[in-house]
Amino acid sequence: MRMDQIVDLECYPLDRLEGAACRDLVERCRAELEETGCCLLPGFLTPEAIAAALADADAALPRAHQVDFITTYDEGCPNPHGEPLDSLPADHPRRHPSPTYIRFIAKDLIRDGDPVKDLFHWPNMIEFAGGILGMSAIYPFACPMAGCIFTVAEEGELQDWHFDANDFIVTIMLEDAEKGGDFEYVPGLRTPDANDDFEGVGRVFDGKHPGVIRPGIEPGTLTIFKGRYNLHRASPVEGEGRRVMAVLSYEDTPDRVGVPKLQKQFYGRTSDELR
Ligand SMILES: O=C(O)CCC(=O)C(=O)O
Ligand SMILES: [Fe+2]
Repeated sequence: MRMDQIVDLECYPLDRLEGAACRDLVERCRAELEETGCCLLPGFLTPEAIAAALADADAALPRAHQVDFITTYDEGCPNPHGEPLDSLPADHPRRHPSPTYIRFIAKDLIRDGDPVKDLFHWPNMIEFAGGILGMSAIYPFACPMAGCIFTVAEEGELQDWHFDANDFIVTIMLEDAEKGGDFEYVPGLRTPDANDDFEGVGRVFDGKHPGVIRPGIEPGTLTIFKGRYNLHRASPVEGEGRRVMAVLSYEDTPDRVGVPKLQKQFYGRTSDELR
């Protein structure tokens, strides 16, 4: 598909990055990201591109990896001020189980020519996202499995509370569950130079934190989210519906490669076992 068939370029003129409209858009998004940790671009992907990407997800789904593990909220990105887990009481928030039970479709399983995969590599998309993040350059994560993936969740599947090990992710909702499957986040519980706000984290786990933000993301919405300091999750899907999300990873250097242990955890194989 051509880029004007993939992205709503009327609303989001990424084909004219230097034009006033796109510069304004980047500034608006940058302000939103700075203020809230999250920036939403509804209707970014066209209905035709959504349909094509969902067909590609369905074609790859039989080979998806069923991720099924339980960690703690900070295991993937440890709190640098934390004590050893086994020195903490059993009911401490840092020991609270955080399950990831969801299917991951690796990039190498997604058809070449898939609209989301093409968007991931489009130089204008990369420059646009970098501009919103205020970074001089970003690069598509070169991991052949992890750079651009789809996650698929049906009833009971989720990616529970965690911090990310990278500064930001770009997601595109392709199909939203009727009930549950919400993207939720809570700002303010972690800063670079202090211990986590454990009382606040505990209230999130108890479902009693008043500051949970649930942006209400429709299919076609592109989201840029800063996950290193904002606790977040994809909540369990309830009932019949299905949630399909594209997750695009960019890095601040072109030469970062996948870590075999993480590849095994999320894709069930390493870069030596491409399909
Ligand atoms: O699926 C989502 O909405 C969030 C995904 C996420 O948290 C991640 O990929 O780290
Ligand atoms: Fe995350």
